[in-house]
Amino acid sequence: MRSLVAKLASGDVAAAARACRMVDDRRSGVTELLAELYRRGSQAWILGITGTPGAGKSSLTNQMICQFRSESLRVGVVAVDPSSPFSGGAILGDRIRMQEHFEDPEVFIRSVATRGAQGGLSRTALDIALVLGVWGAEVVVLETVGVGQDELDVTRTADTAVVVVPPGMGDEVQATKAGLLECADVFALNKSDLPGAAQTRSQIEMMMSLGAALSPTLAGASASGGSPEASDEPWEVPICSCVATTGEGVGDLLKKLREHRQWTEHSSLGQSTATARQHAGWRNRLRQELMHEFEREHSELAEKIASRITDGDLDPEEGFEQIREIVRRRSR
Ligand SMILES: Nc1nc2c(ncn2[C@@H]2O[C@H](COP(=O)(O)OP(=O)(O)OP(=O)(O)O)[C@@H](O)[C@H]2O)c(=O)[nH]1
Ligand SMILES: [Mg+2]
Repeated sequence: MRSLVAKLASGDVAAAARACRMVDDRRSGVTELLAELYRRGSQAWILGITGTPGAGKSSLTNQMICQFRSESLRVGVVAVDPSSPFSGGAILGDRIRMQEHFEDPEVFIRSVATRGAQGGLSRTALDIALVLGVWGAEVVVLETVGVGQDELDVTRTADTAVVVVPPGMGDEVQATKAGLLECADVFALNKSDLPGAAQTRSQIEMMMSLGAALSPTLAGASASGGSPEASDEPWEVPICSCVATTGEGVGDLLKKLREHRQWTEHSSLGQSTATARQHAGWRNRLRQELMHEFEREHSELAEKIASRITDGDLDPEEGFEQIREIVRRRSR
């Protein structure tokens, strides 16, 4: 194990691939591996990129990689999305577009299947981000499609999250996407070359001001965004227009993302926000872990109880109590 981690930390790509496979499959030894990785620690900036299907997440990820590589930064990408061009050729054309990065030894791209992630999606994604951090990635991009609780949970644990919104989200922006909007540290109003961008900007601004009234984490949207100098000001979520296919506006977007990082690292409000996020992330992973254990240990019994409930033999409360009793007995 030590030798694997030592190799990984020296930047060995094969070791990174092996460690990722161990994490993916939850193979024996994974707990020791992770303990060793945590001991070493990762300095990587975890950048979450999320948004509705087809919003331009992969194109934007591609632009980000180009930008980071032009600064000679080592980059990890975790693509949590079965249709992502990064994750195994679902879209062959896009995969060919990404080829330059696949061949770059300073870029490590790993996909996580939405289904069948052994330890839970967010857990696997974050553990792989840790592997890539120890491998030496200075930035790890987590690309997820912003539908489904699991995917949102992944994004919530990123250090900085950008939500990609295309024009014409219209009424869709409403309640169903509220979870997605809440994740945003920065909005990327992508496909700004298409009509309707200005209208979508106003819709996001409106959603943000409504959200701010309901939740202190939504501090409001502005075109200018937060300033790193105003150290104890709340973060104002900026909306950055961009065109991911050409790269237009991506530089400004990245500047805002970096300002957010500065804010979380250097202002006390930013630090406490980041800490709260880490706590929530760990608790979420704990919940997932317990759920998986429950599924492993008790799923047959739960199924039987569910049948008895639908047959009218048992009421749901009694069903819960039976399971609770078993869990209580086990933990004694
Ligand atoms: N006009 C225009 N098209 C764009 C822009 N960004 C992406 N696209 C196109 O939108 C389509 C989807 O882009 P992707 O980057 O694959 O989007 P995605 O969000 O990763 O998609 P999924 O992973 O399938 O959810 C592709 O045909 C892109 O070429 C943009 O800024 N302007
Ligand atoms: Mg994609």
